Amino acid sequence: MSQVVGYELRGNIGVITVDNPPVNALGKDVRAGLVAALEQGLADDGAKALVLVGAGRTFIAGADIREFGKPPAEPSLPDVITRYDEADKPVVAALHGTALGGGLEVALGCHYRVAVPGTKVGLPEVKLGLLPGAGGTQRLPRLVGAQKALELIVSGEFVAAPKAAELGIVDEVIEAESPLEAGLQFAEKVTSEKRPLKRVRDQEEKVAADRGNEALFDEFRKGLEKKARNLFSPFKIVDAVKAAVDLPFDEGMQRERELFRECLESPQRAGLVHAFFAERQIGKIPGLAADAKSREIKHVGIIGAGTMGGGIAMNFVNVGIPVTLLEVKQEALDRGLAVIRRNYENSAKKGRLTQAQVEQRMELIRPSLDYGDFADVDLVIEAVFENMDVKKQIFGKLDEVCKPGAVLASNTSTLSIDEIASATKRPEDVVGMHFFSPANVMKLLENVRGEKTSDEVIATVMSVGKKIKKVPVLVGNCYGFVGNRMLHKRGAEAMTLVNEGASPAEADSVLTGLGFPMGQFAMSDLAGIDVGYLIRQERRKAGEDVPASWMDKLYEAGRLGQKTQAGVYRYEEGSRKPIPDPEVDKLIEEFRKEQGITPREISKDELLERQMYIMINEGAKILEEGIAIRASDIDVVWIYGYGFPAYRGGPMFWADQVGLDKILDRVKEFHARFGDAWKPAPLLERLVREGKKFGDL
Ligand code: 3H9
Repeated sequence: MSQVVGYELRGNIGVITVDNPPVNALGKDVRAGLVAALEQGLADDGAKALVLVGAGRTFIAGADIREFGKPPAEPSLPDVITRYDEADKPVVAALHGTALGGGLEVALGCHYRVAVPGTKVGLPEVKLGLLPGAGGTQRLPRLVGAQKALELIVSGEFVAAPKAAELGIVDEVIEAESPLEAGLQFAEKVTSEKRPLKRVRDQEEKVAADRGNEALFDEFRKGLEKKARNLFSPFKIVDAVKAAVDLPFDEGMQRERELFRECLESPQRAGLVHAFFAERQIGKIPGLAADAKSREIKHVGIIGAGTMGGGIAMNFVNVGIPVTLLEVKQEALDRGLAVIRRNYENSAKKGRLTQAQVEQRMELIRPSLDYGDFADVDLVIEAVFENMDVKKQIFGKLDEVCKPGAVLASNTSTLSIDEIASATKRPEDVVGMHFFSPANVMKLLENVRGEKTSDEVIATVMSVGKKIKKVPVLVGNCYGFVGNRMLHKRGAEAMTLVNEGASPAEADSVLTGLGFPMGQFAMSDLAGIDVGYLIRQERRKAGEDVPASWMDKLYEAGRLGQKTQAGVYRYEEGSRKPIPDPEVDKLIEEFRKEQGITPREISKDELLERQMYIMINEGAKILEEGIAIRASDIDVVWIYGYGFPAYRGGPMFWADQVGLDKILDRVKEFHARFGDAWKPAPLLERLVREGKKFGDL
């Protein structure tokens, strides 16, 4: 008997149990076990009906994602499901936890589906660059119609049990002690009432109603052109659902299979599967003491009610954790609170919150002008402007007022956590929590480990990050940490490319071509031209060799970016669309003349290589210095913090696909041409020498 799928008789019902922790994924042993257990149940004269159930925390979360890209192993999932579909005894799938992807497809191949409250179902294959390849695109439209099926499969949305029952995806939601109990109850009913076998494949009514409705599919495709232009699988999903409507079931299944294979072989599938596992790696921190327990965070203090502090506060109150928000002046506090309220009111207008919820959240924010109010907070996050002296003063104060064991965090994006910690007598409690703007929206959280930060504090900020629904990545302490350190390299290179002859729009277009939502210069306009200018000025003051730049002239001309409707680009009233501006071309030309630069044409390849490879080279240095734990952590930082297209897997995964040898050759060439900024990372050289990739580390 299979280790992962069991069979037993309960009264007159045969029970098939999938037991493959953690999520009962449908690996080859489970698939074989499902067939064997079904055969046993069908041959068992004592069993009048069969119940299929998952052991542990969930029904079945889908195909085993680790098998994609490997040679297929028999039996295939569609074949397994056909066996269930064709069974001559009623089979009831009893769902709990999640029934996702192949898991829901198995359930759709059973004759009945029941769920306990709290269950979620969905076909999230699209998030992995796939489409449901075991009948999901053929059976779901037969239950919910083509339009709803398209919406659900293209979004990959999870549907809660009551809604699933309303849509007809499950037959009944049953309040029972366990999913098994729910399944047994329903199976008893089916047998005692002698209900006929109800096969989804035979339910023609909904698809017949959509037959010939070309407009439905054309409209849906048009919507995708806007929302998912660069993606491969959403368009294939439309083809597959259309096949469900146009073709007899078996031919539709055939078509789904072909389309599934196309997706399986696409580079986007490889990138998205990498991103899926990369995200699940971030919580694994080598060397962290096994007994490092996360401290309980029941009350948070935040210093600074500006854009950043306010956004950070919202994350906590959104999950019900009260925040004391501290400012130095009443006006600043009032302004900050008004912005938070406006954000919530906007969500209410869009129907995402009720007015009562807005009030509840506002009540969780306690405004304060007095550090004394931090006496019993469990975590403080300082979010004031980037000035070391100010931050040190604040941390000195926190050291005096906060209770022992409080976690003291700074939201600095560039400054040294160790130096900040030195202002306290408890550096082991000091850590960085670097949020990305807008902090209530962006998912990335770089948690910065100082030299003395304790394991317990690290465990705490990683777990609290998850609790507030961020993607927390642990990074080491250095200028700019992981994300901004790489970004600044790219920014400087982009500026140089324009010095040499490219237009800002040309430099940006290669990045949007790669799938970034915006290029370097559109991003500078969003962040504010003053931000980069002030950083360059600070570095000049500190004696660093930061060459003059045409971007300094933008600042001097008062072109501060989107906020003044003019920066590198110009912006029309109320629009965020960057429009190239001849004024800026003139300013760049002047700058080149002043510097004695004769502009040259720069190829698209060079524009892309210089902006991307400089980041990859820096990423390699970051890895070698241990600032990032693993290459895939850098990928997660870029996907969630800077909009790197997840379907390319992140910059380091992308580099592996391009070929590290090719990248190193160019890095060396640029080093010879442009000097030290391009010094090859020793790790990159070593990997090429050893014929390895970042993914092999
Ligand atoms: C599919 O079904 C294709 C078919 O249509 C056609 C086939 C022909 N496989 O996320 P968590 C692991 S495509 C293997 O931290 P949570 C995960 O790596 C699939 N492993 O927990 C982690 O391992 P570790 C369609 C999987 O509670 C552990 O389980 N299905 C799979 O936050 C816990 O995961 C999906 O896309 C898997 N399918 O969330 C569902 N799923 O501990 C993908 C999880 O070693 N999964 N693992 O790091 C999810 O969305 C979430 O994992 C889930 C649980 C909601 C289930």
